[in-house]
Amino acid sequence: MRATSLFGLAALMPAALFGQSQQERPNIVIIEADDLGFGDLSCYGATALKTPGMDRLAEEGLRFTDAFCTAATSTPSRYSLLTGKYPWSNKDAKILPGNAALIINTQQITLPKVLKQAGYATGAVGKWHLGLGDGSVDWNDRIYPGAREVGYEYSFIQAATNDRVPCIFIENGKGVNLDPKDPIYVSYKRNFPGEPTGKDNPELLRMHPSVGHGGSIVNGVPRIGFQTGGKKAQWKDEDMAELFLNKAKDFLKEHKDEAFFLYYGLHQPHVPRVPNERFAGKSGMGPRGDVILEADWCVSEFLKEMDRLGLTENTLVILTSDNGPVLDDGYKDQAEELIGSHKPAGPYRGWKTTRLMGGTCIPFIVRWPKVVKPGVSDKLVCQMDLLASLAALTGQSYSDRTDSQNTLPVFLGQAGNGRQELVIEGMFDYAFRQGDWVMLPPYPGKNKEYELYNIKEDPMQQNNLADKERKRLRQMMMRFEQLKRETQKITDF
Ligand SMILES: [Ca+2]
Repeated sequence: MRATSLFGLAALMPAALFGQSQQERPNIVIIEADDLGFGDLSCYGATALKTPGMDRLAEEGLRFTDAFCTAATSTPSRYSLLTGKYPWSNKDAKILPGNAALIINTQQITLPKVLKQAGYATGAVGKWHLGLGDGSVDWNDRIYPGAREVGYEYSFIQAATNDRVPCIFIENGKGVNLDPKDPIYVSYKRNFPGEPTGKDNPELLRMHPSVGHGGSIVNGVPRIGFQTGGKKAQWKDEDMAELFLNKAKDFLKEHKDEAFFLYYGLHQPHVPRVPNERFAGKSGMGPRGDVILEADWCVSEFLKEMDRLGLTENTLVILTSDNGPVLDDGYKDQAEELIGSHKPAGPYRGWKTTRLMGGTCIPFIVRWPKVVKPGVSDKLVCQMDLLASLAALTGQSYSDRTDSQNTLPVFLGQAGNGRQELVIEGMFDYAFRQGDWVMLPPYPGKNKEYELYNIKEDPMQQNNLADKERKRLRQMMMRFEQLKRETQKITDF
């Protein structure tokens, strides 16, 4: 009798079976900013911007100085974080329009599915940009497959980015505040009759495009793509930060008495940069700096809510960004003119979209007061490895083949050396990192020959050592080709 009940108990608590005891199993929160650079946080060396909210995590946690996403743009980067796979294994893992189909196979293992399997309540708030539906979504009806089908039991998201239609929020697969008498329609091919656009109606704009963004005008800001109807549901950019924050806080409140996993996707500092009036003009660096201060405030308020709910001690919080920074990203918002001495990519060369270090070396902080000692780690880590690592932490296994490595001891600051190698995806090219070395294979119109940099000695990637290090180069070329086969590369660049 006793044996039977023990067996039943173990079946209900797989974490107890596989190592970590129930008490050691933390709640998990990933706060992922959008286009926030390695050098944008004061805890990473910024002096022109002060980010006390994010700095608090660094003071109380482990700050990584050699952490990477897999790609220099949102969609492929987020794809890896969620699925533990290199984005080059999915030809659709490229910057998506707002009406793109979900690019994650709903049968595939994902980070939220792993944690759901471990008994966690799972939720996603904020930026999404992984596609929704099957490619022909009626935005007025239930939108699926989406967040729920990849493992988030609760979701309050934007379909893509703040500069792409549809400019509405979607909660649990339903458009928020949609009036059935005023249905919303979305197109990325043509405008709807009678609707003004950024291209044709500049007199209606309060923020002007520098490139692209000639589509529908929502809240005085021109977007990519066209929408009509759904007026009551249209978002107000100024209120977005607080709305996402409140939804994230509500999730904490609702699930404080059980194990939970929350993905909190900050929409800043992606364009259009429209801060709440409390932050407008506060950075002295224009809207880009202002929305970073706003994002930092969101982090600060979120952490205070965790304090208030008694969740701080046993919650593993990860703060990171989906790719490197960018200044002019399609709107005239003075990001370049007002940057001054601030270096958004820190010591690195390259930006969002590039395969250089600045495109994918991102801020990454782990705080779990109960287990992780505060400090700094220079180990090479990657967001893609969170899937296998958090599966290990929660005693889960899965049968899908992924590229995710279990580097849990490194994430927790305990032991190990982190990753030995990593493929880095630019917008249409790749780089290959091995130890302190980065190889840039040739691409038409970019570089004719292989380039090789020692990024420890040469973070700006200016001193090409390909000729001097021929043996190393050959070995890396061969390993890179091998990795393409091993990890099922199917992209055609
Ligand atoms: Ca991004």
